[in-house]
Amino acid sequence: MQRDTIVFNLINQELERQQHGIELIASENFTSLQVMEAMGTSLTNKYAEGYPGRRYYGGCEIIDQVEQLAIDRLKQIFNCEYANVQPHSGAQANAALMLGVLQPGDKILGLDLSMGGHLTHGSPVNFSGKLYEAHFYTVKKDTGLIDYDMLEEKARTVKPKLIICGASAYSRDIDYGRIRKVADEINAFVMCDMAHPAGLIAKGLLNSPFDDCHFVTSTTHKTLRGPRGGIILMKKDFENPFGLKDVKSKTRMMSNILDMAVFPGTQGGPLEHVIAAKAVSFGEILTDDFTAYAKQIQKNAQAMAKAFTAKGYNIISGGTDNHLMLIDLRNKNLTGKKAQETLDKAHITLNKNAVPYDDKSPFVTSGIRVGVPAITTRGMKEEHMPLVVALIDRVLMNIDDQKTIAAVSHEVKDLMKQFPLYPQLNK
Ligand code: DSN
Repeated sequence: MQRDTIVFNLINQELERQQHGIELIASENFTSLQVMEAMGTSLTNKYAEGYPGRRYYGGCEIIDQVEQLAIDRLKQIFNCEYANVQPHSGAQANAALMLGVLQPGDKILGLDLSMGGHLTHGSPVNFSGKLYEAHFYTVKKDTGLIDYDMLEEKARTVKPKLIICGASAYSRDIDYGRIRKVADEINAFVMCDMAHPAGLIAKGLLNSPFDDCHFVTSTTHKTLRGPRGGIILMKKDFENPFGLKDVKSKTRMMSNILDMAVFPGTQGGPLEHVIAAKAVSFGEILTDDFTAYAKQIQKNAQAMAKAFTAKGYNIISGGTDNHLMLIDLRNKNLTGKKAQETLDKAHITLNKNAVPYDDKSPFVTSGIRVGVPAITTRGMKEEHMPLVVALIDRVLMNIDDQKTIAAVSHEVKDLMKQFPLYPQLNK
């Protein structure tokens, strides 16, 4: 077969884009080469519907070992009784979790998307807002912190069956204990979607959701630095206290309900090449090197927040506990859209983001979200953060000056040569 040069040329261009730029999208990261290598293997050819030891296809004896290894390593990382490594993404993990735990029409309570929440936490344009009756809590206008009083009040009046915590654009730690307390009052389940800070939680650098939340979901490609994918975890398995009319008694344990909600509930054949890559990345997370990496993320985020603040940028909540920050650009007379598009031209990649109580549409926004996991993987340390902020500031303060943007883009490329990414892959 002829090599598809069209596609491989594009893949090479994307590699170069990643190598040249300063990557600040808070949800992105760079996997190790061995994680990528595992994905491009013969495992992509195998159907393995079911779970290790109970598959619907023959020839799964090797695949079973791969998937079991991923499960065991993941359980070890988070000290959990249950792990499902099959969800294709974080959204799929959340869809399966809700299918397992809820009935259509049940009430859910999550952080409003416009306040830093996530589409799958009840947005009306998502399955979670279409299938379930979604209610929301917000952050406080003056502090940018989760309004726990409001969360409690809503929980008591709405009586949701599931309270969702976790966020996509929230820079502070979460009080899971407080959420569990009100959930217990109203007999609700609590799930945490820890997709963003999971790598920091894995190393004990942030509060752990595992004691207080019945269920924890995550992606694997953000701070966990694995392949794109999702996972579902439970610290302790338990019998579904609400009972389910349509399942046999032996499936009343939550572990069985969740397994069935992933397959056959929401997915078909698992992506075993990705599960192999998950296993490799979970092995990496168990090392001391990853502990050092997670600590460096936190140091870099704090150094970056300090540098932005020193230049007069308004960080929502005044700083960060985790790997990201949300910046309100209104005092700089800029929109998120204009900032993102102009920074792109200088090879600095981040995303526009609504800020709490934003007066602009989600396509324009008043803010940007900035995260450090990817540049930390490239080897940047606290001392490099003021330099990154200075480059961003030069672009934003000269937003229509093409000369400055071109000059910064050259400086960005030169800077990133000092932090090589996948040099082995260059042809
Ligand atoms: N798209 C992810 C993020 O950027 O946070 C969430 O799914």
